[in-house]
Amino acid sequence: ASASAFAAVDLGATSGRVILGHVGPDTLDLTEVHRFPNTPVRLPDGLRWDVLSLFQGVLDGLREAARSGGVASIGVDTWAVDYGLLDADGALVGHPYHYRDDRTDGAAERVWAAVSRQELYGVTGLQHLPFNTVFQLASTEGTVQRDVARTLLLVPDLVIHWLTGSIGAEETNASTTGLLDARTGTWSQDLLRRLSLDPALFPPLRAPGDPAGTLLPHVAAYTGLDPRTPVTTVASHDTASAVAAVPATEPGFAYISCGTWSLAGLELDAPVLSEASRAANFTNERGVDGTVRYLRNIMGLWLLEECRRTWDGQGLPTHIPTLLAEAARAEPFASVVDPDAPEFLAPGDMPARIRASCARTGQRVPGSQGAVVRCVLESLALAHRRTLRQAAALAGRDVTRIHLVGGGARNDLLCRLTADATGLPVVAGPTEATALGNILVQARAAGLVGDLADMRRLIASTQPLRSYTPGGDSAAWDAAAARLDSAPRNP
Ligand code: LRH
Repeated sequence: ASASAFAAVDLGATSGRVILGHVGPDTLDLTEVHRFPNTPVRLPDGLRWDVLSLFQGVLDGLREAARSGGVASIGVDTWAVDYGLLDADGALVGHPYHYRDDRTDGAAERVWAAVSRQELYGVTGLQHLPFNTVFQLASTEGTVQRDVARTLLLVPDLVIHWLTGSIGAEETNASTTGLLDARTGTWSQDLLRRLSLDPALFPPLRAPGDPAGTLLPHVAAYTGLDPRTPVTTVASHDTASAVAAVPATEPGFAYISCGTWSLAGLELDAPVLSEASRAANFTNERGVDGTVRYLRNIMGLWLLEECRRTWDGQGLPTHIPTLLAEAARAEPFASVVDPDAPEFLAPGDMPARIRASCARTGQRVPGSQGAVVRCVLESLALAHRRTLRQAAALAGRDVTRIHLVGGGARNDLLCRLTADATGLPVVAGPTEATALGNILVQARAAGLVGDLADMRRLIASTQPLRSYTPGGDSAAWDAAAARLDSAPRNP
Protein backbone atom coordinates (compact mmCIF):
# COMPACT_ATOMS: atom_id res chain seq x y z
CA ALA A 1 0.00 0.00 0.00
CA SER A 2 0.97 3.63 -0.18
CA ALA A 3 0.53 6.87 1.69
CA SER A 4 -2.77 7.33 -0.13
CA ALA A 5 -4.43 4.36 1.63
CA PHE A 6 -7.19 5.52 3.97
CA ALA A 7 -8.88 3.24 6.50
CA ALA A 8 -12.64 3.47 6.98
CA VAL A 9 -13.99 1.98 10.17
CA ASP A 10 -17.70 1.44 9.42
CA LEU A 11 -19.90 -0.09 12.10
CA GLY A 12 -23.40 -1.10 11.04
CA ALA A 13 -26.30 -2.61 12.93
CA THR A 14 -25.41 -6.15 11.87
CA SER A 15 -21.69 -6.05 11.15
CA GLY A 16 -18.57 -3.93 11.42
CA ARG A 17 -15.89 -3.56 8.79
CA VAL A 18 -12.50 -2.02 8.26
CA ILE A 19 -12.09 -1.04 4.63
CA LEU A 20 -9.00 0.36 2.92
CA GLY A 21 -9.43 2.91 0.17
CA HIS A 22 -6.69 3.74 -2.30
CA VAL A 23 -7.30 7.15 -3.80
CA GLY A 24 -5.56 8.42 -6.93
CA PRO A 25 -6.40 11.32 -9.25
CA ASP A 26 -8.70 9.10 -11.36
CA THR A 27 -8.81 5.93 -9.31
CA LEU A 28 -10.63 4.77 -6.22
CA ASP A 29 -10.24 1.17 -5.06
CA LEU A 30 -11.68 -0.43 -1.95
CA THR A 31 -10.45 -3.51 -0.11
CA GLU A 32 -12.31 -4.91 2.85
CA VAL A 33 -9.59 -6.06 5.25
CA HIS A 34 -11.76 -7.21 8.15
CA ARG A 35 -15.44 -7.89 8.82
CA PHE A 36 -16.90 -8.90 12.17
CA PRO A 37 -20.43 -9.48 13.46
CA ASN A 38 -22.29 -6.94 15.55
CA THR A 39 -24.45 -9.00 17.87
CA PRO A 40 -26.49 -7.07 20.42
CA VAL A 41 -26.87 -8.68 23.84
CA ARG A 42 -30.07 -8.72 25.88
CA LEU A 43 -29.36 -8.10 29.58
CA PRO A 44 -32.03 -8.15 32.31
CA ASP A 45 -32.30 -4.37 32.02
CA GLY A 46 -32.34 -4.07 28.27
CA LEU A 47 -30.85 -4.59 24.84
CA ARG A 48 -27.19 -3.48 24.64
CA TRP A 49 -24.46 -3.05 22.06
CA ASP A 50 -21.40 -5.16 22.76
CA VAL A 51 -19.04 -2.19 22.29
CA LEU A 52 -16.01 -4.01 23.68
CA SER A 53 -16.24 -6.72 21.06
CA LEU A 54 -16.85 -4.06 18.41
CA PHE A 55 -13.76 -2.16 19.51
CA GLN A 56 -11.73 -5.37 19.42
CA GLY A 57 -12.96 -5.88 15.84
CA VAL A 58 -11.78 -2.34 15.01
CA LEU A 59 -8.33 -3.06 16.48
CA ASP A 60 -8.03 -6.35 14.60
CA GLY A 61 -9.09 -4.63 11.39
CA LEU A 62 -6.52 -1.88 11.86
CA ARG A 63 -3.88 -4.55 12.46
CA GLU A 64 -4.81 -6.08 9.10
CA ALA A 65 -4.53 -2.61 7.56
CA ALA A 66 -1.03 -2.22 9.03
CA ARG A 67 -0.02 -5.61 7.60
CA SER A 68 -1.12 -4.54 4.16
CA GLY A 69 1.22 -1.55 4.24
CA GLY A 70 -0.05 1.09 6.67
CA VAL A 71 -2.51 3.93 6.32
CA ALA A 72 -2.36 7.68 5.84
CA SER A 73 -5.34 8.24 8.11
CA ILE A 74 -8.32 6.57 9.82
CA GLY A 75 -11.99 7.64 9.86
CA VAL A 76 -14.86 6.23 11.91
CA ASP A 77 -18.59 6.11 11.18
CA THR A 78 -21.46 4.15 12.74
CA TRP A 79 -25.25 4.22 13.03
CA ALA A 80 -26.65 7.33 14.71
CA VAL A 81 -28.28 8.34 18.04
CA ASP A 82 -26.66 5.82 20.42
CA TYR A 83 -23.98 6.82 22.91
CA GLY A 84 -21.77 5.83 25.81
CA LEU A 85 -21.39 7.80 29.02
CA LEU A 86 -18.01 8.43 30.66
CA ASP A 87 -17.54 9.12 34.38
CA ALA A 88 -15.19 11.71 35.87
CA ASP A 89 -12.25 9.31 35.48
CA GLY A 90 -13.02 8.78 31.79
CA ALA A 91 -14.32 5.22 32.30
CA LEU A 92 -17.31 3.95 30.34
CA VAL A 93 -20.41 3.84 32.55
CA GLY A 94 -22.41 0.70 31.74
CA HIS A 95 -23.03 -0.77 28.30
CA PRO A 96 -24.50 1.50 25.63
CA TYR A 97 -28.14 0.76 24.90
CA HIS A 98 -29.41 -0.36 21.50
CA TYR A 99 -31.86 2.11 19.96
CA ARG A 100 -34.33 -0.76 19.50
CA ASP A 101 -34.56 -1.23 23.28
CA ASP A 102 -38.02 -0.39 24.54
CA ARG A 103 -36.92 1.63 27.60
CA THR A 104 -37.81 4.80 25.65
CA ASP A 105 -41.54 3.92 25.67
CA GLY A 106 -43.28 6.96 27.12
CA ALA A 107 -40.11 9.08 27.26
CA ALA A 108 -41.18 11.37 24.43
CA GLU A 109 -44.29 12.46 26.33
CA ARG A 110 -42.12 13.49 29.29
CA VAL A 111 -39.85 15.55 27.02
CA TRP A 112 -42.83 17.17 25.27
CA ALA A 113 -44.19 18.21 28.67
CA ALA A 114 -41.12 20.47 28.98
CA VAL A 115 -40.74 21.42 25.30
CA SER A 116 -43.63 20.82 22.91
CA ARG A 117 -43.01 18.64 19.89
CA GLN A 118 -43.66 21.63 17.62
CA GLU A 119 -41.05 23.69 19.42
CA LEU A 120 -38.56 20.82 19.45
CA TYR A 121 -38.92 20.49 15.68
CA GLY A 122 -38.67 24.23 15.19
CA VAL A 123 -35.23 24.20 16.85
CA THR A 124 -33.73 20.87 15.79
CA GLY A 125 -35.63 20.05 12.57
CA LEU A 126 -35.31 16.40 13.58
CA GLN A 127 -37.94 13.78 12.67
CA HIS A 128 -39.62 12.10 15.58
CA LEU A 129 -38.15 8.67 16.22
CA PRO A 130 -38.86 7.19 19.65
CA PHE A 131 -35.15 6.47 20.13
CA ASN A 132 -33.68 9.91 19.39
CA THR A 133 -30.90 10.57 21.92
CA VAL A 134 -32.99 13.22 23.66
CA PHE A 135 -35.62 10.57 24.51
CA GLN A 136 -33.03 8.00 25.51
CA LEU A 137 -31.59 10.54 27.94
CA ALA A 138 -35.03 11.28 29.35
CA SER A 139 -35.46 7.59 30.12
CA THR A 140 -32.22 7.51 32.16
CA GLU A 141 -33.21 10.42 34.38
CA GLY A 142 -32.63 9.67 38.07
CA THR A 143 -30.44 6.61 37.42
CA VAL A 144 -27.08 6.21 39.16
CA GLN A 145 -25.35 5.96 35.79
CA ARG A 146 -26.73 9.31 34.67
CA ASP A 147 -25.70 10.89 37.97
CA VAL A 148 -22.05 9.87 37.61
CA ALA A 149 -21.89 10.62 33.87
CA ARG A 150 -19.66 13.56 32.95
CA THR A 151 -19.29 13.13 29.17
CA LEU A 152 -21.62 11.78 26.50
CA LEU A 153 -19.94 10.30 23.43
CA LEU A 154 -21.90 9.10 20.40
CA VAL A 155 -20.66 5.68 19.29
CA PRO A 156 -18.16 6.88 16.62
CA ASP A 157 -16.83 9.51 19.04
CA LEU A 158 -16.43 6.77 21.66
CA VAL A 159 -14.42 4.63 19.23
CA ILE A 160 -12.23 7.65 18.40
CA HIS A 161 -11.78 8.32 22.12
CA TRP A 162 -10.59 4.76 22.65
CA LEU A 163 -8.22 4.99 19.66
CA THR A 164 -6.73 8.41 20.45
CA GLY A 165 -7.80 9.64 23.88
CA SER A 166 -9.38 12.72 22.28
CA ILE A 167 -12.89 13.98 23.07
CA GLY A 168 -15.25 15.58 20.59
CA ALA A 169 -18.73 15.41 19.07
CA GLU A 170 -18.93 15.10 15.31
CA GLU A 171 -21.60 17.40 13.94
CA THR A 172 -23.46 15.24 11.36
CA ASN A 173 -24.10 12.63 14.02
CA ALA A 174 -24.76 15.24 16.73
CA SER A 175 -27.61 16.44 14.50
CA THR A 176 -29.44 13.15 15.22
CA THR A 177 -29.50 13.69 18.99
CA GLY A 178 -32.45 16.11 19.04
CA LEU A 179 -30.30 18.63 20.90
CA LEU A 180 -28.55 20.45 18.07
CA ASP A 181 -29.91 23.71 16.68
CA ALA A 182 -30.55 23.11 12.96
CA ARG A 183 -29.95 26.75 12.05
CA THR A 184 -26.72 27.40 13.95
CA GLY A 185 -25.33 23.87 14.00
CA THR A 186 -24.43 24.19 17.69
CA TRP A 187 -25.79 22.47 20.81
CA SER A 188 -28.99 24.27 21.75
CA GLN A 189 -28.20 25.70 25.19
CA ASP A 190 -31.86 26.63 25.55
CA LEU A 191 -33.03 23.03 25.03
CA LEU A 192 -30.34 21.67 27.37
CA ARG A 193 -31.43 24.07 30.10
CA ARG A 194 -35.12 23.36 29.71
CA LEU A 195 -34.56 19.59 29.67
CA SER A 196 -32.26 19.82 32.72
CA LEU A 197 -29.31 18.39 30.82
CA ASP A 198 -25.84 19.44 32.00
CA PRO A 199 -24.19 21.29 29.06
CA ALA A 200 -20.83 19.86 30.18
CA LEU A 201 -22.02 16.40 29.06
CA PHE A 202 -21.83 17.49 25.44
CA PRO A 203 -18.30 17.83 24.02
CA PRO A 204 -17.16 20.56 21.63
CA LEU A 205 -18.28 19.94 18.06
CA ARG A 206 -16.02 18.77 15.28
CA ALA A 207 -16.68 19.01 11.53
CA PRO A 208 -15.84 16.41 8.88
CA GLY A 209 -12.23 16.99 7.89
CA ASP A 210 -11.10 18.17 11.33
CA PRO A 211 -8.17 16.31 12.91
CA ALA A 212 -9.21 14.04 15.80
CA GLY A 213 -5.87 13.03 17.30
CA THR A 214 -3.28 10.30 16.83
CA LEU A 215 -3.09 6.73 18.10
CA LEU A 216 -2.59 5.93 21.78
CA PRO A 217 0.66 4.00 22.37
CA HIS A 218 -1.08 0.70 23.22
CA VAL A 219 -3.26 0.99 20.10
CA ALA A 220 -0.19 1.57 17.93
CA ALA A 221 1.59 -1.35 19.62
CA TYR A 222 -1.32 -3.76 19.11
CA THR A 223 -2.12 -2.79 15.54
CA GLY A 224 1.44 -2.25 14.34
CA LEU A 225 0.43 1.17 12.94
CA ASP A 226 2.68 4.20 13.33
CA PRO A 227 1.66 6.03 16.55
CA ARG A 228 1.60 9.27 14.54
CA THR A 229 -1.18 7.93 12.29
CA PRO A 230 -3.89 10.61 12.31
CA VAL A 231 -7.54 9.93 12.96
CA THR A 232 -9.54 12.30 10.78
CA THR A 233 -13.10 13.37 11.58
CA VAL A 234 -15.41 12.17 8.79
CA ALA A 235 -19.19 12.40 8.48
CA SER A 236 -19.46 9.94 11.37
CA HIS A 237 -23.19 9.41 10.89
CA ASP A 238 -23.13 6.53 8.38
CA THR A 239 -26.06 8.03 6.45
CA ALA A 240 -24.20 11.35 6.07
CA SER A 241 -21.17 9.51 4.67
CA ALA A 242 -23.43 7.53 2.32
CA VAL A 243 -25.15 10.67 1.02
CA ALA A 244 -21.76 12.32 0.46
CA ALA A 245 -20.97 9.34 -1.79
CA VAL A 246 -24.13 9.55 -3.93
CA PRO A 247 -22.71 9.56 -7.48
CA ALA A 248 -24.91 12.42 -8.66
CA THR A 249 -23.40 14.66 -11.30
CA GLU A 250 -26.47 16.86 -11.90
CA PRO A 251 -29.10 18.54 -9.73
CA GLY A 252 -32.62 17.10 -9.46
CA PHE A 253 -31.63 13.90 -7.74
CA ALA A 254 -33.17 12.14 -4.79
CA TYR A 255 -31.36 9.43 -2.87
CA ILE A 256 -32.24 6.31 -0.96
CA SER A 257 -29.52 5.07 1.35
CA CYS A 258 -30.76 1.53 1.62
CA GLY A 259 -29.53 -0.94 4.23
CA THR A 260 -31.04 -1.89 7.57
CA TRP A 261 -32.94 1.41 7.14
CA SER A 262 -34.04 3.09 3.93
CA LEU A 263 -33.18 6.76 4.31
CA ALA A 264 -35.01 8.47 1.47
CA GLY A 265 -34.86 12.16 0.65
CA LEU A 266 -33.13 15.16 -0.86
CA GLU A 267 -30.00 17.20 -0.33
CA LEU A 268 -30.84 20.83 0.46
CA ASP A 269 -28.83 23.89 1.39
CA ALA A 270 -31.18 25.05 4.14
CA PRO A 271 -33.47 23.24 6.57
CA VAL A 272 -37.25 23.03 6.04
CA LEU A 273 -38.77 23.65 9.47
CA SER A 274 -42.40 24.16 8.47
CA GLU A 275 -45.32 22.66 10.36
CA ALA A 276 -46.22 20.59 7.26
CA SER A 277 -42.71 19.16 7.27
CA ARG A 278 -42.96 18.29 10.95
CA ALA A 279 -46.37 16.68 10.50
CA ALA A 280 -44.97 14.53 7.67
CA ASN A 281 -42.06 13.66 9.99
CA PHE A 282 -39.24 14.77 7.71
CA THR A 283 -35.83 15.31 9.22
CA ASN A 284 -33.16 17.95 8.60
CA GLU A 285 -29.96 16.17 9.48
CA ARG A 286 -26.58 17.71 8.75
CA GLY A 287 -24.49 16.55 5.82
CA VAL A 288 -20.95 17.44 4.84
CA ASP A 289 -20.16 21.08 4.01
CA GLY A 290 -23.27 22.44 5.71
CA THR A 291 -25.69 20.54 3.44
CA VAL A 292 -29.01 19.39 4.87
CA ARG A 293 -30.13 15.78 4.55
CA TYR A 294 -33.85 16.25 4.18
CA LEU A 295 -35.22 12.73 4.53
CA ARG A 296 -37.38 10.25 6.35
CA ASN A 297 -36.46 6.96 7.93
CA ILE A 298 -38.23 4.00 6.33
CA MET A 299 -37.96 0.69 8.17
CA GLY A 300 -35.83 -0.70 5.31
CA LEU A 301 -34.27 -4.11 4.84
CA TRP A 302 -34.56 -4.66 8.60
CA LEU A 303 -37.91 -6.25 7.70
CA LEU A 304 -36.17 -8.81 5.51
CA GLU A 305 -33.16 -9.29 7.82
CA GLU A 306 -35.45 -9.94 10.74
CA CYS A 307 -37.57 -12.39 8.68
CA ARG A 308 -34.39 -14.28 7.84
CA ARG A 309 -33.31 -14.35 11.50
CA THR A 310 -36.70 -15.81 12.45
CA TRP A 311 -36.61 -18.37 9.62
CA ASP A 312 -33.09 -19.36 10.58
CA GLY A 313 -34.30 -20.16 14.08
CA GLN A 314 -37.09 -22.27 12.57
CA GLY A 315 -34.67 -24.20 10.36
CA LEU A 316 -36.08 -22.63 7.16
CA PRO A 317 -33.93 -21.51 4.21
CA THR A 318 -32.37 -18.03 4.46
CA HIS A 319 -30.22 -17.88 1.32
CA ILE A 320 -30.94 -14.40 -0.08
CA PRO A 321 -30.71 -15.12 -3.84
CA THR A 322 -33.14 -18.04 -3.40
CA LEU A 323 -35.59 -15.94 -1.38
CA LEU A 324 -35.42 -13.14 -3.95
CA ALA A 325 -35.98 -15.56 -6.83
CA GLU A 326 -39.06 -16.93 -5.05
CA ALA A 327 -40.26 -13.38 -4.40
CA ALA A 328 -39.80 -12.50 -8.07
CA ARG A 329 -42.10 -15.41 -8.98
CA ALA A 330 -44.68 -14.63 -6.25
CA GLU A 331 -47.95 -12.96 -7.15
CA PRO A 332 -47.62 -9.17 -7.40
CA PHE A 333 -49.67 -6.85 -5.17
CA ALA A 334 -51.18 -9.66 -3.08
CA SER A 335 -50.76 -7.61 0.11
CA VAL A 336 -48.87 -4.54 1.32
CA VAL A 337 -47.92 -3.37 4.81
CA ASP A 338 -46.88 0.05 6.06
CA PRO A 339 -43.15 -0.39 6.77
CA ASP A 340 -43.24 2.71 8.98
CA ALA A 341 -45.65 1.14 11.49
CA PRO A 342 -44.07 1.10 14.97
CA GLU A 343 -45.06 -2.56 15.39
CA PHE A 344 -42.12 -3.52 13.12
CA LEU A 345 -39.42 -1.64 15.08
CA ALA A 346 -38.46 -4.13 17.80
CA PRO A 347 -36.62 -7.41 17.22
CA GLY A 348 -38.79 -10.55 17.15
CA ASP A 349 -40.86 -12.79 14.87
CA MET A 350 -41.16 -10.59 11.77
CA PRO A 351 -43.05 -12.98 9.44
CA ALA A 352 -45.74 -13.32 12.14
CA ARG A 353 -46.02 -9.53 12.52
CA ILE A 354 -46.27 -9.06 8.74
CA ARG A 355 -48.96 -11.74 8.48
CA ALA A 356 -50.87 -10.22 11.40
CA SER A 357 -50.79 -6.79 9.73
CA CYS A 358 -52.11 -8.22 6.44
CA ALA A 359 -54.89 -10.08 8.26
CA ARG A 360 -55.88 -7.02 10.28
CA THR A 361 -56.06 -4.87 7.15
CA GLY A 362 -58.23 -7.44 5.38
CA GLN A 363 -55.67 -8.47 2.78
CA ARG A 364 -54.39 -11.84 1.60
CA VAL A 365 -52.10 -13.30 4.27
CA PRO A 366 -48.76 -14.25 2.66
CA GLY A 367 -48.10 -17.95 3.17
CA SER A 368 -44.81 -18.93 1.57
CA GLN A 369 -41.46 -17.32 2.27
CA GLY A 370 -41.47 -15.96 -1.28
CA ALA A 371 -44.85 -14.31 -0.70
CA VAL A 372 -43.64 -12.69 2.53
CA VAL A 373 -40.50 -11.34 0.82
CA ARG A 374 -42.60 -10.07 -2.11
CA CYS A 375 -44.85 -8.26 0.36
CA VAL A 376 -41.81 -6.71 2.11
CA LEU A 377 -40.17 -5.50 -1.10
CA GLU A 378 -43.35 -4.10 -2.68
CA SER A 379 -44.17 -2.37 0.58
CA LEU A 380 -40.69 -0.82 0.71
CA ALA A 381 -40.96 0.31 -2.92
CA LEU A 382 -44.30 1.97 -2.07
CA ALA A 383 -42.79 3.63 0.99
CA HIS A 384 -39.91 4.91 -1.18
CA ARG A 385 -42.49 6.38 -3.57
CA ARG A 386 -44.57 8.00 -0.84
CA THR A 387 -41.54 9.47 0.92
CA LEU A 388 -39.81 10.90 -2.14
CA ARG A 389 -43.02 12.46 -3.48
CA GLN A 390 -43.66 14.08 -0.10
CA ALA A 391 -40.05 15.30 0.16
CA ALA A 392 -40.23 16.90 -3.28
CA ALA A 393 -43.55 18.59 -2.46
CA LEU A 394 -42.45 19.86 0.97
CA ALA A 395 -39.12 21.18 -0.29
CA GLY A 396 -40.58 22.52 -3.54
CA ARG A 397 -38.15 20.55 -5.71
CA ASP A 398 -38.43 18.49 -8.87
CA VAL A 399 -36.95 15.03 -8.76
CA THR A 400 -35.81 13.50 -12.04
CA ARG A 401 -33.80 10.50 -10.88
CA ILE A 402 -33.16 8.38 -7.82
CA HIS A 403 -29.77 7.23 -6.61
CA LEU A 404 -30.12 4.09 -4.53
CA VAL A 405 -26.91 3.45 -2.58
CA GLY A 406 -25.82 1.00 0.11
CA GLY A 407 -26.26 -2.75 0.48
CA GLY A 408 -29.81 -2.53 -0.89
CA ALA A 409 -28.35 -1.61 -4.30
CA ARG A 410 -27.38 -5.29 -4.57
CA ASN A 411 -31.08 -6.24 -4.36
CA ASP A 412 -32.00 -6.23 -8.03
CA LEU A 413 -35.71 -6.85 -7.37
CA LEU A 414 -35.99 -3.98 -4.88
CA CYS A 415 -34.24 -1.58 -7.29
CA ARG A 416 -36.59 -2.58 -10.12
CA LEU A 417 -39.70 -2.33 -7.94
CA THR A 418 -38.56 1.11 -6.72
CA ALA A 419 -38.18 2.36 -10.32
CA ASP A 420 -41.60 0.93 -11.24
CA ALA A 421 -43.37 2.27 -8.14
CA THR A 422 -41.92 5.79 -8.41
CA GLY A 423 -41.98 6.03 -12.20
CA LEU A 424 -38.44 7.42 -12.01
CA PRO A 425 -35.12 6.08 -13.28
CA VAL A 426 -33.06 4.48 -10.52
CA VAL A 427 -29.27 4.41 -10.55
CA ALA A 428 -28.14 1.66 -8.17
CA GLY A 429 -24.77 1.81 -6.44
CA PRO A 430 -22.27 2.08 -5.02
CA THR A 431 -23.08 -0.58 -2.43
CA GLU A 432 -20.19 0.67 -0.27
CA ALA A 433 -21.36 4.28 -0.28
CA THR A 434 -20.77 4.77 3.44
CA ALA A 435 -17.16 3.58 3.33
CA LEU A 436 -16.55 5.65 0.18
CA GLY A 437 -17.91 8.80 1.84
CA ASN A 438 -15.76 8.12 4.88
CA ILE A 439 -12.62 7.59 2.76
CA LEU A 440 -13.14 10.56 0.45
CA VAL A 441 -13.60 13.01 3.31
CA GLN A 442 -10.23 11.82 4.61
CA ALA A 443 -8.68 12.06 1.15
CA ARG A 444 -10.03 15.58 0.85
CA ALA A 445 -8.54 16.55 4.21
CA ALA A 446 -5.23 15.23 2.86
CA GLY A 447 -5.59 17.45 -0.22
CA LEU A 448 -6.14 14.60 -2.72
CA VAL A 449 -9.66 15.54 -3.88
CA GLY A 450 -11.57 18.79 -4.19
CA ASP A 451 -15.09 19.63 -3.13
CA LEU A 452 -18.20 17.48 -2.71
CA ALA A 453 -18.91 17.66 -6.45
CA ASP A 454 -15.38 16.37 -7.20
CA MET A 455 -15.84 13.53 -4.73
CA ARG A 456 -19.09 12.53 -6.46
CA ARG A 457 -17.55 12.75 -9.94
CA LEU A 458 -14.74 10.44 -8.84
CA ILE A 459 -17.26 7.92 -7.51
CA ALA A 460 -19.45 8.14 -10.62
CA SER A 461 -16.46 7.52 -12.89
CA THR A 462 -14.86 4.68 -10.91
CA GLN A 463 -17.61 2.64 -9.22
CA PRO A 464 -19.89 0.08 -10.89
CA LEU A 465 -23.47 1.41 -11.19
CA ARG A 466 -26.63 -0.14 -12.67
CA SER A 467 -29.57 1.73 -14.19
CA TYR A 468 -33.25 0.82 -14.00
CA THR A 469 -35.81 2.38 -16.31
CA PRO A 470 -39.31 2.49 -14.85
CA GLY A 471 -41.72 -0.02 -16.35
CA GLY A 472 -44.42 -2.33 -15.08
CA ASP A 473 -48.08 -1.61 -14.58
CA SER A 474 -48.28 1.97 -13.30
CA ALA A 475 -52.05 1.76 -12.67
CA ALA A 476 -51.47 -1.27 -10.44
CA TRP A 477 -48.83 0.68 -8.49
CA ASP A 478 -51.21 3.62 -8.07
CA ALA A 479 -53.88 1.24 -6.77
CA ALA A 480 -51.43 -0.41 -4.36
CA ALA A 481 -50.29 3.02 -3.12
CA ALA A 482 -53.90 4.02 -2.49
CA ARG A 483 -54.45 0.76 -0.62
CA LEU A 484 -51.48 1.49 1.61
CA ASP A 485 -52.66 5.03 2.37
CA SER A 486 -56.27 4.05 3.08
CA ALA A 487 -55.45 0.96 5.14
CA PRO A 488 -56.52 1.30 8.75
CA ARG A 489 -53.49 2.57 10.62
CA ASN A 490 -51.60 -0.19 12.41
CA PRO A 491 -51.32 0.17 16.18
C1 LRH B 1 -28.59 4.04 9.65
C2 LRH B 1 -28.85 4.99 10.79
C3 LRH B 1 -29.99 5.95 10.48
C4 LRH B 1 -30.49 6.24 11.88
C5 LRH B 1 -30.44 4.86 12.49
C6 LRH B 1 -30.46 4.81 13.97
O1 LRH B 1 -27.59 3.14 9.97
O2 LRH B 1 -27.71 5.72 11.12
O3 LRH B 1 -29.62 7.10 9.75
O4 LRH B 1 -31.72 6.87 11.94
O5 LRH B 1 -29.26 4.27 11.94
